[in-house]
Amino acid sequence: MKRFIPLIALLICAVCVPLAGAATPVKIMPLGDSLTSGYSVPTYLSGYRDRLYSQLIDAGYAPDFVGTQVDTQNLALPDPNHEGHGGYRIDQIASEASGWLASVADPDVILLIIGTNDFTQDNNPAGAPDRLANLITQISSLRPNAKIFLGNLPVRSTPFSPPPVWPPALSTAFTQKANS
Ligand SMILES: [Ca+2]
Repeated sequence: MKRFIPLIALLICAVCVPLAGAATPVKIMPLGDSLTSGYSVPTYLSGYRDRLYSQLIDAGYAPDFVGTQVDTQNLALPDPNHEGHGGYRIDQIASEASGWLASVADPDVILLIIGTNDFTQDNNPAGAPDRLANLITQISSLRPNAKIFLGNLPVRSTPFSPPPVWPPALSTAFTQKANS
């Protein structure tokens, strides 16, 4: 789980840099699977959200997490809203993203970490980059003004762990999409 540290650092930098000096709350939708919603390990009850929230507060920002879900596992997290769905794959996020986005205030930032379950469930992992590229296109069409930040996937010690080539594979998928 050490990979959470650079991931959070990446997210906080990505969120903060374009928002430096902002005095108003920034609506952030944490979107994804259990890496976002959290799971039953005390350190990760809220996934990455509690650490990101505290780091943003410490840095002087005013994050407002948004989403249809309310965290009931970690009552210490001041802002319980999120859009994390444990066990979800890319296709499941894609099928419900429109409804979720229509149900909450427009996010300024969307943090997307999704795809782990496509690999762990062996759900056509070779097609995962294309599915993710389509999902990002879908979200950007639904909320063209939101900044979308894509997190990398943690490599797992399972037979179907996401490969370390995930980002290049996604780049290839986007390139093919752009050229089609
Ligand atoms: Ca909130």
